[in-house]
This record gives sequence, structure tokens and C-alpha cells, in this order.
Amino acid sequence: MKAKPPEYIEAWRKVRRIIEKADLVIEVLDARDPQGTRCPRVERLAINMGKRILLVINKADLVPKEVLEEWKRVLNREFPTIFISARDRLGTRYLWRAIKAYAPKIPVKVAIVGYPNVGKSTIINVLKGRHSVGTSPIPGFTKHTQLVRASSFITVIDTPGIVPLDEDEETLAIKGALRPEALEDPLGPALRLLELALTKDPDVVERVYGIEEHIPLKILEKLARRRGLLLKGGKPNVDEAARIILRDWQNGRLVFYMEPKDYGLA
Ligand SMILES: Nc1nc2c(ncn2[C@@H]2O[C@H](COP(=O)(O)OP(=O)(O)OP(=O)(O)O)[C@@H](O)[C@H]2O)c(=O)[nH]1
Ligand SMILES: [Mg+2]
Repeated sequence: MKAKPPEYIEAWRKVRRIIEKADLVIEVLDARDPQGTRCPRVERLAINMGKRILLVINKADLVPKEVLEEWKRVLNREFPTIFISARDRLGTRYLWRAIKAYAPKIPVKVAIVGYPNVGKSTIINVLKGRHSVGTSPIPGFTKHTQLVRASSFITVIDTPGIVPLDEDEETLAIKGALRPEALEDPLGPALRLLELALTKDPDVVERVYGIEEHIPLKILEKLARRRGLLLKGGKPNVDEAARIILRDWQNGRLVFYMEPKDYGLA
């Protein structure tokens, strides 16, 4: 396994410091794969420091409500859990309510932590009621911690995205945690992502790209041809097509979702 770049280590250091200062830790999860975007190490860290944890499943607009209810029921066994769509400002009333309910004291300092690109900064803007921290479809956007006073009794702290340091690049890429442009080999992760997508939803590629094909490599070849991504000699540039797939998964254009049963949870 390749050594993780220094910014990962630095992000962990920052997040650790913020958790130390916080009264309540919100771990933000991606609704399309809540279990897969949990970070056990950050949960352990918070528990060991005696901090309360609230799980917030974000991007609820991308997943059917009954699946989210199921995730909520399963995850609730470990930590209080709610789901919201920060982008569409749905469920934000529950977020306020949950913060108040689980805050060990008022005023409360809340650390917002989680994988890159799950919507941490967007949630902070929702709480603030206006755009006060930067957000971006590019993972790894927030580089520094930032303290925002959301109301007279809630201060929230934005943090850079963190990833488990023992996770390999392919797995991180399919969790949307890495920039597709920065990947040395986008092909491996894109093929695995397509494989998974087709298992979960056999029609997804046809619906999103209008491509009637079920073999991942062939899908990339067809997509490359269709977008005019050709190498010298006219061969399809499957690496570029792979990046498109990964980017579309990140920005929610290509959608499928995991259910608790995929993790043996029920
Ligand atoms: N569909 C959908 N997209 C969302 C939602 N919330 C945030 N996003 C999008 O997800 C992308 C990442 O949002 P950010 O708030 O920048 O994510 P972050 O967790 O702060 O990311 P880093 O700073 O990179 O760790 C942006 O393109 C947002 O518009 C949501 O509820 N639904
Ligand atoms: Mg951010």
C-alpha cells in the first residue's frame, strides 16, 4: 500500500485538536453508503475523549426514504442518527433539534467531521442560514478548520475531510474521497464502481448514460467514443471515461445506494 500523502496526516491532527475542544461531534455520512463512509477511528477518538457523537446521514435527496429509515434504525443502535439533505434544506429542523437534545451543555461547541465531500461545509452553511464557508464538488476542499457561530447557543467548527489511513486508494476513490484527476490509475476504481453499481441497479448505466451494455470495460469504451475521447490511432481513452464515471458518482449524477443488508446489518 502506498504511504498516505502528508495532508491526510495533517487533516487527522487538525480534527483531533477540534474534537478535543468540542462538546458534541457530528459525524457526517453519505446517504448512498452510510456505513462505508463511517470512520471508526474518529468515533473511537471521540469516545475516548468522552465526547458525544451524533451521526448525520447527508444527501438524503439521493436515496429513497425507506432505505434511509432502515439505516437510521440500524445506526441508532450505536449512536443517535438523523438524515437530512443539506443541499435541499430538508430535515434541517431535525438537525437543530438533535443538536439541542444531545448537547451536554448550552452554549454548545459542535465539531463537524467526516469523509471528504460528504457535505460538512454545506451543513454548516445551512445552520448559519447563509453561505459562510466554502463548499465544492471537489473532495478535499476544506483545508483548515473554521469556527462559525450558527446561533446564540451553537458554534460549529468545519474540518477538513478525513479518511482511514489504512484504506487503499481504490476503495477511497469509490467512496468519492479522492479527486479523479489526481488518481494515477482511475481505471481500477471505475471498473469496481461500475461493477457495484450494476449489481445494485442493473439499469443504472442505461438510465444515466443511455449506454446499453453490462460489461464495465465495454461501458467505458462506449462512453469514451461517445464523448470523443480518443487516443492516437482512434482507440477509446478509457482512463478519461473512468474519470467521468468517478466524477459523476461524486457529484450525484450517477446514483446507486447501499443498504444495511449489504453489510450484513438488519
Ligand atoms: N445531492 C446532494 N449534494 C450535496 C448535499 N450536501 C452537499 N452536497 C454537495 O456535495 C459536495 C461537497 O459538499 P461540501 O459541503 O463541500 O463537502 P465537505 O464534506 O465539506 O467536503 P471537504 O471539504 O472536501 O471535506 C458539494 O458539491 C455539495 O453541493 C446534499 O444534501 N445533497
Ligand atoms: Mg468542506
